[in-house]
Amino acid sequence: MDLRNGLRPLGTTPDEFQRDLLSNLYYRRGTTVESASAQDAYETLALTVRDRLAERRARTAAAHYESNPRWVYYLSAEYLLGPQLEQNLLYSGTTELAPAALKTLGFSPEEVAALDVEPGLGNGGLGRLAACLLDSLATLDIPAVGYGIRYDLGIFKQEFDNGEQVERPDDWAFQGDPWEFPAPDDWQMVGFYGFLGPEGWVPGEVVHGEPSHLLIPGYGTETVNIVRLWRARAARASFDLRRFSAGQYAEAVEEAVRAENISKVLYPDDSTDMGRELRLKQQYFLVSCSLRDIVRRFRFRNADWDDFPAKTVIQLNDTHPTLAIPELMRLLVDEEKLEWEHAWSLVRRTFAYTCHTLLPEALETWPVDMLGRLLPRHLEIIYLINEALLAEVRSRFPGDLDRVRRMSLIQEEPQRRVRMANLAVTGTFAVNGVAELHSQLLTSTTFADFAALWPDRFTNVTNGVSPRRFVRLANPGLSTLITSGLGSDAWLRDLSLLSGLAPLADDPAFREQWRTERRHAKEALGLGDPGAMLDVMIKRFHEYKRQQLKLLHVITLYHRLRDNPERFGVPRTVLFGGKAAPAYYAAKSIIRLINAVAAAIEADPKAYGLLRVVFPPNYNVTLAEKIIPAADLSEQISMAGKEASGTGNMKLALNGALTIGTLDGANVEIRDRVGAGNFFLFGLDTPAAAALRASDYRPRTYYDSDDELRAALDAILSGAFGGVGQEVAHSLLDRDEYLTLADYRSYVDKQDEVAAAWEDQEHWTRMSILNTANSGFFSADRTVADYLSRIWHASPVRLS
Ligand code: F58
Repeated sequence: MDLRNGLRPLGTTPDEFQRDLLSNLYYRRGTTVESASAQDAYETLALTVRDRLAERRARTAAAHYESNPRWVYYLSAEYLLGPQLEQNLLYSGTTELAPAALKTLGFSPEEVAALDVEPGLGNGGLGRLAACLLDSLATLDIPAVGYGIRYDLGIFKQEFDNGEQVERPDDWAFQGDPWEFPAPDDWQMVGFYGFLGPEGWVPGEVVHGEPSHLLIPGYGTETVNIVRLWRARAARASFDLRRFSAGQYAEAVEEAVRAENISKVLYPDDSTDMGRELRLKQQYFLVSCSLRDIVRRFRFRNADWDDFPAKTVIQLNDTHPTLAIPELMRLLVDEEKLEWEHAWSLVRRTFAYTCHTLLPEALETWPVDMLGRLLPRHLEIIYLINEALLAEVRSRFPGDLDRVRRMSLIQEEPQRRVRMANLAVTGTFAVNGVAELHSQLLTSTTFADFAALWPDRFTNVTNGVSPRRFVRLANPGLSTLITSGLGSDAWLRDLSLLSGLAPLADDPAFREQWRTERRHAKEALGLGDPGAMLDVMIKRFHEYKRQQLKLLHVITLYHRLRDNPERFGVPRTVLFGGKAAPAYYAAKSIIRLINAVAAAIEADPKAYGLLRVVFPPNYNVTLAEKIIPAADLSEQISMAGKEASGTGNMKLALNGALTIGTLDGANVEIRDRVGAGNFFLFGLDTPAAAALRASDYRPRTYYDSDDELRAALDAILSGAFGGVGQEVAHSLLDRDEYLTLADYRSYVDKQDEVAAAWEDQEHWTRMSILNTANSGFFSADRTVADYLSRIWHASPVRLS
């Protein structure tokens, strides 16, 4: 079938590309070469590239329709997609064509790339994982759609004011987004509030969900999938002309504003009831629009509900989309008139759930009152699911009332709340953790009761990252070297091929080239002396991740150099990057203290050339892509048993950074693969940390018995860093929830080994190459392959 209906095909030569660019500038952007601005050039280039992907998208959609396959639907509150231009140039094979074409408009590629704003639709690891999985799904030709929310404002922009984090709105789409395709015809209606009448639920408020999508191309294949993002809009008649005419301008648009607030901002402040309710509304908005869209798509080619699970798998990215379970029950029972048991059997065979945490406080619960007011029918359905669950528990474990209480979907004390994770486990056929250790801990702790009831439901899928974005695009120099070392660039689609680099670790000439490329990456980052070790800790701020431990090490290094500058040893630049949740005061105190310590060291001439601390604000994907290639040392120092997986650890190891880390999350698997001799392990392991926590842990005993630790904490307490951060020191001395002081000595001693290893650059380079060579497992392509064989059981559909 000629999907272009006689339109000319888009060309692949430089001339054709340039002609299309000029045509887009003139006809779609409505301007001319003579008056084009940099923004015109950027948007026009984006359109020219997007057109090439759109062509592939049309063919993908037709092939998918034709084969009526099993679809993978990924539901996620966030997608941290990163900048789009360079990736889309690479994936559309136009990277080489763009510079010359832009030149005719009078702009350099760098100028234009700088205008490519990353969509701030995500927050941290969970959102970035979602983006990497979509990339790999397309690369593996799996029919898949990601569903999310098109927030107007993404995660905040971080600035520092006097060292303190301030949050500015991230209006990433203020100028519009040239990558976005609106699809207003596919709008959905979503109800909230109201009451349960004799005919069922009568919502009290109705909001429109309007979708748009972004193209998700596969690498080295023709497939282009989409991520479909919903935006909330008021119903058309919501504008109150009567009030407007009476001068009541705010009131006239009140309803519209209320509706649009649903997709206004990612993770609205949840310190008030209103904020919490808005988050719950967002969750239901995403779920309701997406499920109706999924059903609409199912119906294109299918008529029988019994085929639904065979054609559909819906992956819940953490608990945020868990309302999809009662929502599908509602659609099937109330709207499609299926029997409850029949509907439940379909639901239970359709959904799967990924858990991303080990922190008990991160397991979402919603007040029964709030949920019942916002979604009365869903609460009723949750109660019915709960009745069946508890009946099963009672019959399997007679008399075990405590177990019934623990497993109930409803927490009773101190307030009645719905436990979303329990609901997610109950309504799905597969539950996975995101690293081996994490999945083990889920079945032995968080979900132990459920694992006893349904052992086969639990599995592991270790996370992975996109080698295209985080090696090829982020680190072009090293990528070229890898390709020449391996004799082909096939590693970009099969990352296990990196193992072919291992023998080259023994080749002095290759090691020299490796060092040269890594040095170039450091120079490109531009943080001064590229000879200094670049020691990086880039991740969200959380006490369990222990940025405070790294900071105590920095203060210790500073004290050593002040006391004895000649014996200091290896020059280091310590780089921190990351945001703290706006209401997380302890994490914000740590940020402020880091900036204060950085300033004190910067102001001390003794430290010059030996120790620097830098903290570029607003760590995001764009910045990560610059920092990761330049990093020598990767800090993965969470308290064991707390980090579900980590993915920054994988990105850094793949780019040849060595890790200093605890046996936590995926560090365990990284160490197994790169070899214990190429990984700096320290600290308590999970059982030892848990035992110490359960005992009468007294952080002060470590303070009392370790001179360097005491000096570091005393410096903070005495106000040596501008009087800032005393509360950080107090919290460590009084509580130290994450065993920072207990791990301090082991960490600092291991850092001394790191410094000694750095002195032997040949050996360090060898270890660096072996880290890259042995990290091929951590490709998101492998992760998706594991999801496919363990959970999704979907097959590729290739374009002919
Ligand atoms: C992260 N979770 C895990 N949550 O912490 C990390 O270990 C893992 O590698 C990653 O998921 C991918 O599996 C995470 O990013 C969030 O951002 C939550 C979002 C909702 C609010 C609370 C944090």
